Amino acid sequence: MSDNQKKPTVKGYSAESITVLKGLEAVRKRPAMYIGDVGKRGLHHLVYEVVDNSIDEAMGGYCDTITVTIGKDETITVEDNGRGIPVDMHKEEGRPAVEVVMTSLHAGGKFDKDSYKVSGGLHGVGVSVVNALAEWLEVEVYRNGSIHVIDFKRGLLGKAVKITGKTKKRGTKVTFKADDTIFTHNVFDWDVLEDRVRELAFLNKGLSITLKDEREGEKRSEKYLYKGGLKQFIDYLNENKHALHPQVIAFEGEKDDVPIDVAFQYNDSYSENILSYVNNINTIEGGTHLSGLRTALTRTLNNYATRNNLFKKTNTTLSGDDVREGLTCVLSIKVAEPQFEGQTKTKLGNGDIKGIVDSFVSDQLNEFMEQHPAIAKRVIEKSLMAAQARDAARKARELTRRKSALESGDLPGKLADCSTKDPALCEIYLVEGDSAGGSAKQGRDRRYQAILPLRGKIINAEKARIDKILGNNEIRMMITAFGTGFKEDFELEKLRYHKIVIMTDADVDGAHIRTLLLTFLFRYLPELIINGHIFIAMPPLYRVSVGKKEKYCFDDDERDIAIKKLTDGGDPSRAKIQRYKGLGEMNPDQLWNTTMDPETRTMMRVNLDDAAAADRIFSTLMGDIVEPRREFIQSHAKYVTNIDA
Ligand code: 0RA
Repeated sequence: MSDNQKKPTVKGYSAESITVLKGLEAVRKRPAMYIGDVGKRGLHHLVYEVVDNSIDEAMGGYCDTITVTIGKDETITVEDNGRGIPVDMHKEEGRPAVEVVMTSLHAGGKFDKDSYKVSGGLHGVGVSVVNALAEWLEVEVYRNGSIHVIDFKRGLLGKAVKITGKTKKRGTKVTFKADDTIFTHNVFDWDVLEDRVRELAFLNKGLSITLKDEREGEKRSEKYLYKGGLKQFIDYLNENKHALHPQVIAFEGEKDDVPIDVAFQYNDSYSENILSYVNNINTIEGGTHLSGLRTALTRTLNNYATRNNLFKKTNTTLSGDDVREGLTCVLSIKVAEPQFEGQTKTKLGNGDIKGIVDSFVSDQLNEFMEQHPAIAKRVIEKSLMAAQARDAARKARELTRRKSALESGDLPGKLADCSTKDPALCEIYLVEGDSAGGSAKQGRDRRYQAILPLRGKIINAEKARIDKILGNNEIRMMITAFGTGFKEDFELEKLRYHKIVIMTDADVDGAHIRTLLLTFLFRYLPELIINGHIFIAMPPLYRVSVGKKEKYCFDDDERDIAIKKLTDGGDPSRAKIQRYKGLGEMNPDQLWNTTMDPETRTMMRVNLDDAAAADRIFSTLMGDIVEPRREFIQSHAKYVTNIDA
């Protein structure tokens, strides 16, 4: 970030516009407060923010087509066929409404009180934030037969709104270029935008969203339009799974003025995949709507099974985990004034919603089961099997507790713990293999870095039930070391290390172990990911040295640049190149310098930005249908080179 752009002068502005300037200046000063960060994530957030405005227009029923274009030179254009942002004079502000909308923080809501405003997480900060963070931004409004154009530079008015021609179109087109002096990453990623666009198209049935890329060598155009809405979303999520019943079950309606849309289907896997949305925002931390859905599901299935004598033993009850095993479900509701809470502001807090969703889903599900007894029976049978496994798991868990209590001070024997006890300062490295574990133990700063070497095979959490998973030694060690417990016993406050770092070799086996670890964490301890506690260490692939000068490099490009630099463009053969096949090849000092020293290391934080994509990736990579896995690996070949499928 830099401050080298000209600061606006206050002279000559009205009182209102001074507050506006102050507002947008605040955004430029602390962009991360408004969009999370100024890297890749924040950059893409700008696009979501603009698209959200068009989606609002679509949710109001005024627009059915949106086009998002990545232009040459990394510009973004979002066009919709809605009513068009009003261009007439804004009474209180004495400026055209479109200008007010683009320059006032949170101006959107002033106009349309009835629509479901997005305001969760980073959403809903307003299009003016995009304007403030754009090198330039231009709006074209098609309204009343005319084309109205206005533009801005870094949030400040450029050319005032004027009519430039006639049109039969209706709608709004916003084009902007993100400010290079603010963003550290300025290249848009088709796949990232595609995931969000596809998700929005599933959530808003019948809405057509086209994503276009006009960059040189990247030209393509894809239209997302799902007449089946959430039903098609479930088909998509379950594509690589074996469904237990062919048809997706879906209910859509309104209860106490809350529009509710839910669809689900069981598959023969052991994992639960429920995605919940409020006003099109993925509520990854859940909330009252999700609680209502879960309560309804558990109670309705238990009542049905009891009523129809499907329990062999009279005192059987199915737990929530039992009825959700193998469930893929999407819940999408609209709330007029959502309260978002939690670490990432993606947890719905409105108390009344729980009962509303519970009652709606109970009624609909009851009716469905009465009409489809064969499907109901299969689901109950699947849940009963899960209940049996849960019994076995409880025994395994009790065993874990007793066993760890016997060992020295609760902790696994192989753990080399750190001396500091404040979890906020502590890190634990999960290290593959004993030799790397040995180097890490010697190289670490033992005050706050703990090492847990993992040797045995880590079980594939995608293919095993909880009882098997808990029987796995490496997994038990991790859970004990983390201190949080898991599932219903999970307590984030008990986490013993705020950074959990996965450190594996930069080869095929390392990638495999990393995926196994992430699969386990994603399925059984997602809270650790959501709260930002999971990291991936980035050990270098090469050490390039000439005499005493050395440089560690993370890929081939970096290596080639380093060779040129260190040899001053002279004879490249003077450079000594060491390729690290495994962490174990590095001595403890090297491992510390390159990978573990907080001052110099590079680490990636794992996030759950896109839960739908994550679920598909894990079930594709780790599930048991082979063909999609091969396709996935081929289509993502540039990210997973050398993986032998
Ligand atoms: C306020 C009022 C009206 C439309 C909009 C905002 C609007 C904003 C955006 C942003 C992107 N696309 C948009 N489309 C519409 C409606 C005013 C009226 O005609 O009654």
